[in-house]
Amino acid sequence: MSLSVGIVGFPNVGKSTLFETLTKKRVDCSNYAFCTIDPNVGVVFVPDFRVKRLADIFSPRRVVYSSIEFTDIAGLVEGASRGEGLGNRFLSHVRRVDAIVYVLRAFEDSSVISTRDEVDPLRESDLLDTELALKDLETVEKRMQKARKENAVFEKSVLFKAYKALESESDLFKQEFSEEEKILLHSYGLLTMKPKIYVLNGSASLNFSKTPFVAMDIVEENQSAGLSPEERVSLGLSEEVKTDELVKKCYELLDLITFFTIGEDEVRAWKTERGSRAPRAGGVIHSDFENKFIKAEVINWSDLVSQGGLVQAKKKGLVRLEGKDYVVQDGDVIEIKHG
Ligand SMILES: Nc1nc2c(ncn2[C@@H]2O[C@H](COP(=O)(O)OP(=O)(O)OP(=O)(O)O)[C@@H](O)[C@H]2O)c(=O)[nH]1
Ligand SMILES: [Mg+2]
Repeated sequence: MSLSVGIVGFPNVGKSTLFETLTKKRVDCSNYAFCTIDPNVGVVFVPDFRVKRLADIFSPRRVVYSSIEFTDIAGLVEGASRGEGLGNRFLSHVRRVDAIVYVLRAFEDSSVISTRDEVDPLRESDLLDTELALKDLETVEKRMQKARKENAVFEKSVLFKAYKALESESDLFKQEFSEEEKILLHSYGLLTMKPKIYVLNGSASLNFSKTPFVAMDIVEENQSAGLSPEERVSLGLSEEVKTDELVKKCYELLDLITFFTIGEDEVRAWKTERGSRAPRAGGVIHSDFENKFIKAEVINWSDLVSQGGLVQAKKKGLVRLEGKDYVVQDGDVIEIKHG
């Protein structure tokens, strides 16, 4: 299961610098608009202190963290939905991601070229919303024509609802849709259906009313990569690395939970959608574990750590046997029994 977050924003606002800081990959972050054209893709491990606590008990040969993918996308400008700038190319890249990070300029630095007249992250965010909504309107109109021809009744009614919402300049994400309607709308790859998080790039303390967001100085975070929490604090930075905070919030945004598998060979964190039942979680590990699922042995990670091992935990009766209807909880340590 690969889930990806797209980094979106105006040109030269720090998207590639953020991507570089997240993925530790080197990418071109030159000071000019449209420096990035083809998207950069990288895997980012999700920080999780529980993994280390479990690894301390099992001393495994390998420790694997859960991960999500980030895509650094070309900058967009007003009119992108009509093809301005790198318009359509940019938007087709947004179509492929599961969630969106808006990078908004919140720093004053005249040496860094800007395509906007003023520093106003809220306005920037609204303009980005408008471009995505306009593109969605176009998609919905095309789909409506097709649905009319085919006289697809359900599809027509859902599309009409989406059209009305987009016309009044509202994100589809904020609209009430049934599960069935959502599945249909997602199948069109609509941009405003995707959950969003905002990064305010800079130290300017500005009024920002949208949530969730993370405020950080991306260049500062880039330059302080690898420093210990103590070193960060001594430099006046937050104790927690800001990009770690962002990754964790993206994980929540995607509605993912973490479960663990343990052993001498490997301690590993896995992701699955919130609400997954045990066989589905098994399938994340191996497709056979889903098809041939029999039962799962489950214990909460902190119970396991406080007992100091599986044998002790079993003696205390803390390891439960769960069937195929069990809904996996964040922090579960699981062993799948399969046929
Ligand atoms: N002063 C300052 N400069 C920044 C900050 N963030 C990014 N920059 C500078 O802005 C320039 C562009 O950064 P990039 O990360 O390439 O921006 P981008 O959004 O990927 O740009 P495009 O790919 O052209 O859309 C670089 O010179 C960065 O050093 C910041 O927080 N403060
Ligand atoms: Mg770039």
